[in-house]
Amino acid sequence: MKDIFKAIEEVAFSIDSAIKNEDLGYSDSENSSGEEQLKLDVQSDKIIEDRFASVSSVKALVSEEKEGVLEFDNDGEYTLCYDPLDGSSLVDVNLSVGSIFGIYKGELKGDNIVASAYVVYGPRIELVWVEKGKAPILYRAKGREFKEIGEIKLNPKGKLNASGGTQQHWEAKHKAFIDGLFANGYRLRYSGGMVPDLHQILLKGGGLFSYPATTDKPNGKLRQLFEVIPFALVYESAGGSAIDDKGKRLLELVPSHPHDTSPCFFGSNSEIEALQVAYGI
Ligand code: AHM
Ligand code: MG
Repeated sequence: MKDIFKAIEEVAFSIDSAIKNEDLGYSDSENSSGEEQLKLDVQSDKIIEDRFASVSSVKALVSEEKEGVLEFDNDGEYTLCYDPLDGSSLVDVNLSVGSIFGIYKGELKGDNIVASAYVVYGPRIELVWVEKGKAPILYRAKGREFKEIGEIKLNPKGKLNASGGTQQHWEAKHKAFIDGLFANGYRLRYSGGMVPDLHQILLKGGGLFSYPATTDKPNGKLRQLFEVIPFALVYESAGGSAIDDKGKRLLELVPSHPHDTSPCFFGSNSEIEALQVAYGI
């Protein structure tokens, strides 16, 4: 898995450079979820594809920006599912964005994720890497290298609350639950980039990130293979919890299509328990 980690370190620097220097406009294509692609989305995707073509342990790539699976001609054991530039529409207002990677062995489902990583492109570049069964490790870029900072551990209870989706389309039980958190002193922290939003909750000791089912998006917005399952591994490995709106662990999701989405909740154990009570799950 070292070769995968090294490739992620390298693409992180290349994508950061593209964010800082390249054109912000739209490309003339759409991704498989029918969303317009920015030139930066396409470019970040290509940076990852080109680099991973020479990682022999990776036999296939599945990108949020492309339909289908790209198979390499090697005997690799892993499939890399990735979102090359999550939250890319925030680049033009100069907010933090990220890349997310899930490394799967065998069928593409939650139970088969063996490691995941994400990179935050903010005032600094940070990388979090986790292997199943171990704690997530935070790295920070210094010059052209990542230095290990330490393990990430969530507190049992936090103070931050981040919920996505348009409030107008929230279900009543979700609205009541979120109102209840604020009534109990939680602070709103939501930038619209799941990587920095989930990163903030992890590093500030805890809280809750939700992307619920809404009346306009009954299966939520966030994609299982590229976004939801990789972060579920990070949160559970940091001592927290990650479930869907039925109370099922996100690490038990079995997507029927690579671009399937799921309602998702990531947080400290206390907030996830409160959610289960409020949702009756
Ligand atoms: P993207 O993959 O097209 O960038 O969309 C994912 C982003 C997440 O980073 C973020 O949590 C969510 O979309 C925000 O959506 P909303 O504006 O509906 O809250
Ligand atoms: Mg995304």
